[in-house]
Amino acid sequence: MPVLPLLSAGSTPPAALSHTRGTLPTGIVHLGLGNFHRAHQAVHTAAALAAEDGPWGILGVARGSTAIAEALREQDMRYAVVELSPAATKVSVPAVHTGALVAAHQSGEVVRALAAPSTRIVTLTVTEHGYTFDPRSGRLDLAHPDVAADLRDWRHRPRPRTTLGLIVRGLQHRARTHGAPVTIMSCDNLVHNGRLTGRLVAEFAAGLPPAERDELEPYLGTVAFPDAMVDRIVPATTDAYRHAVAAHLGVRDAVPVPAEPFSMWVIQDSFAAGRPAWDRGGALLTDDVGPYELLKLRLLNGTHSLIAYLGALRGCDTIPESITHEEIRDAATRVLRGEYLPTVPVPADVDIEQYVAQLFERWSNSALAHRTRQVGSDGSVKLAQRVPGPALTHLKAGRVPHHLALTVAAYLCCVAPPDGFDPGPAATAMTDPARARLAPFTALPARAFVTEALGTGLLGTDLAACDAFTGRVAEFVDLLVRHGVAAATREAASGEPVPAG
Ligand code: CS2
Repeated sequence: MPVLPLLSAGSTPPAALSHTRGTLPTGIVHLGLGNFHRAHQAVHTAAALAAEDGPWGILGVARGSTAIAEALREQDMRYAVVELSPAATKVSVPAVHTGALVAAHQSGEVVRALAAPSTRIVTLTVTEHGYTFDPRSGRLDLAHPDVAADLRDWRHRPRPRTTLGLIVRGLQHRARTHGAPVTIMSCDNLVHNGRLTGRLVAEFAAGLPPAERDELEPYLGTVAFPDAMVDRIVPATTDAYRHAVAAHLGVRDAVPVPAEPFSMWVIQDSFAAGRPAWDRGGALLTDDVGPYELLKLRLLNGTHSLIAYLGALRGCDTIPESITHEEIRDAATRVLRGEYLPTVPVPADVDIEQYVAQLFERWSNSALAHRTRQVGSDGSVKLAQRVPGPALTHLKAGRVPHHLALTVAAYLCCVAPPDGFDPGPAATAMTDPARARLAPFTALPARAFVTEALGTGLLGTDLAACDAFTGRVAEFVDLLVRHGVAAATREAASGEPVPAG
């Protein structure tokens, strides 16, 4: 077989290019050069540029890994998005990145880019725990070693380790030099992600030496932090996707990104220094992102977590495989319709029946190997965004949300398996910063185990204090360990509503 040319500016088949604008000036600095950003924001930005030209090239910043940045540089910043469904495969090249940096090794350059007057928007996909906040309190985690180190050495070490530190350094330079306005937009799955980011930046800035804090404060007031709801299922890259690029485009791409056909982006239209025509690139620009965000975080992400943990415990490697099991599909339907949906104000333009049907179709996309270990990882930060709000709504109304309790139980069985219980390879492969914190409790009987685990503040203090909920979680832990997924889901489905009292 002939060796295929490497994907580059010269070898990209013109028909695969998402836009035909010439060299783009950099107007956006993006922190978090992972797959999600490259299959979501980059694709919408390319579509926006196809509709309307503008200075909106993206400088991508990876946190620590050099692999993607190096591969992209070798490929003239090009990569392919492989859109997969059982019906079709579509391969396109967004071509919106103008450069790639690695924050861990090039933080000085990152700060310079954040400070450049030509940078008008800074976007973030740094995952839930990249915000270094304490999910229990929602506040900046001053005890986080990197936050503490950044603030302690602020004057002497100009190279921050945290995302917030980098941003604040960049803003400080802007304030001191030109004062040009800028927007910082979170694209992570966090409730009110813009508002949260703005508050965390302010809390970080409040920890600076007083003179620097006072100098920065007025500028900080001019920075926009819009909320944004992002939605696209994007698995990790494997060789299967590299082969798909070779087959479709006749080039070698070391870093293609797989994605489902569906993509949704709802953005609060509040920008300090302009934006790409994202409204012409498939995004919805609105005043109030809140209802879309809750709909997505609860119906999609919340249900996704339950599917991932039950699937992993049942030995499934992928989400589409998990959802083929009747009891998992049934539990997903019940948590979604019975426990998440009643807590969500459905936006007027969303046809909820169609939205729900589409969710099941998306989870069933067998052309996409979205792994249970990927969705199940970092559950301690993810579940805090998904479960406590709706669970407390039900408990306050006197109902025990059995399937939310089952979600928490299945999570605990995966990442803090009770002694002697083997949760299987997918669960064992899940990464989570809370693993070490939960490990000391795994020898306890179910009830004490759950009390101690939730007592760490994992899902906030209100839920931990609710015996009706923690008791139900303990019953499900016991059932999952002794009798397996089918027995636990049967119990959740038939569970007499337990008075929350
Ligand atoms: C998933 C999300 O990993 C997870 O927790 O629920 O990554 C999900 O695939 C995306 O939010 C879809 O937009």
